[in-house]
Amino acid sequence: MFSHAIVRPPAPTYADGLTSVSLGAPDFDLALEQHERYCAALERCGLELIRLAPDPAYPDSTFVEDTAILAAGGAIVTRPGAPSRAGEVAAIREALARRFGELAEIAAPGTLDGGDICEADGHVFIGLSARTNEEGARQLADWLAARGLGSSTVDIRGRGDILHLKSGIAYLGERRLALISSLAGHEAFRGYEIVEVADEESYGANCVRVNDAILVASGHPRLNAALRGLGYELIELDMSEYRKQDGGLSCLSLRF
Ligand code: CIR
Repeated sequence: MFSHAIVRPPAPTYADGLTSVSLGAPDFDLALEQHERYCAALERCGLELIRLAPDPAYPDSTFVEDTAILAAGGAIVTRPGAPSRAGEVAAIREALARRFGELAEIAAPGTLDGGDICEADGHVFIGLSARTNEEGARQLADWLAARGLGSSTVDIRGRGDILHLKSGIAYLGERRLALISSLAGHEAFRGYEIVEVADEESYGANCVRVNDAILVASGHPRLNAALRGLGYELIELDMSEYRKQDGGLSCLSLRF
């Protein structure tokens, strides 16, 4: 069960952030509204929020998930793969140090984005991507192993369809994974029950189980019906202004 989440609203420079999609410029006011609704959904799931101040120096800093990994009661600060995002970790380091004490950190030449990390009840999938390199993955695997967590890598480099591993996968609990169709047959996920996400709904794969509910992006009727059919309570959120910047539901919070 999660009890807390760190969140950070977008800053007025939000539209200057990185993106690989051509969905138009995000509407800042709407992004703020969507963020508030996202925060309200986390609170509805019972989480206490730690709200960091927006930082206009870092347009992508609302995507806090990329800056740290919280697992097995500990925290490790990442070294984000995009140079423009490197400075985002300072505020996260400060916030986490207050709660977790001494923090581990991914060190150069390692790079790692939290969006590439998917924990599935004691096992952690680490995506090798344009942002997370082998050295970063190795450092994280060592840190996890020291805390009793196994891990394996999933190479998504050169695919072009997803930025991070978690753009295409979510752990739903009960040994169940939501997976985009191109990852559904991947051997790394053998042994799990797979909820396959249709190509036209692939953005929906980045959903987030938070205690008894799953946060899902609206506009994915087939996936969301399948999840309801499995008995999950869903909280649907409009993510339009985050999708424009390659962000999904998981990126907007660090849950612990
Ligand atoms: C970036 O390119 O870094 C941001 N515009 C989006 C980051 C999304 N984060 C995530 O999926 N964990």
